[in-house]
Amino acid sequence: MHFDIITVLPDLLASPLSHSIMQRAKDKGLLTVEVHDLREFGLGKHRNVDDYQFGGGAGMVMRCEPLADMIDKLSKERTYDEIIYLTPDGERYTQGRANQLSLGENLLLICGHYKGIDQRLRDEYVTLEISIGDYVLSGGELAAAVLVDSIGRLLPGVLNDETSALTDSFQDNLLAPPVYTRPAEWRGRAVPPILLSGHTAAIEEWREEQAEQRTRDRRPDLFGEED
Ligand code: 6GU
Repeated sequence: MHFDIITVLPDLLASPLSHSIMQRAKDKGLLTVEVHDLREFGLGKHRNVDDYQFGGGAGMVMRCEPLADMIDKLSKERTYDEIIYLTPDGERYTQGRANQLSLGENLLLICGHYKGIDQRLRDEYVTLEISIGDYVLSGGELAAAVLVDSIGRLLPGVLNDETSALTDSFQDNLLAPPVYTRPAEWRGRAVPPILLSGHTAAIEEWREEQAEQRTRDRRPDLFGEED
């Protein structure tokens, strides 16, 4: 799978995408990520990418030409499954969306800044608008890193058995059950005896119950939801 990411802050994306799992995916050739500096197509001596908004109001807007030039260039090299704009007014991101996007070949991610990008770019190019939650980030870069990580780890061969994506919280709209490791007792706190019983079927049943209980207590909204 290949990601192209357009940003005015390429440095912000280097480090989050170089940690162990993402790096392993890249080393195995399962995942490629190219970060493109929008300023390459900035206008004039100062390589301008934004301007004041029509109608007045605080905050700059990313203008059409630099982004359009970059998207046009990249679109000649690849056919995108989706052109995604990261924005707080987009569709809320879910595991179901991550699963669906992980089936694609090429994704283009556009990181907004300031007040965002000119609406005409969204109308012209963008096929999917995503928000990663109900809070505001200063730009789309961290959200783009969230997408690359959450999609990248679903690609076949990226995770080993221990970190299998199938048992994650949210994979079946359930939170994960509690987990324990040695020692069996610590500061007077014992590990639930069932986990030491060696009774695989009973352990599996216990985990399911715990996952359901946790979901009911913490995220009742997840119950009965479909992907
Ligand atoms: Cl995708 N972008 C920004 N700037 N803020 C956000 C977001 C995205 N998702 C949640 N907050």
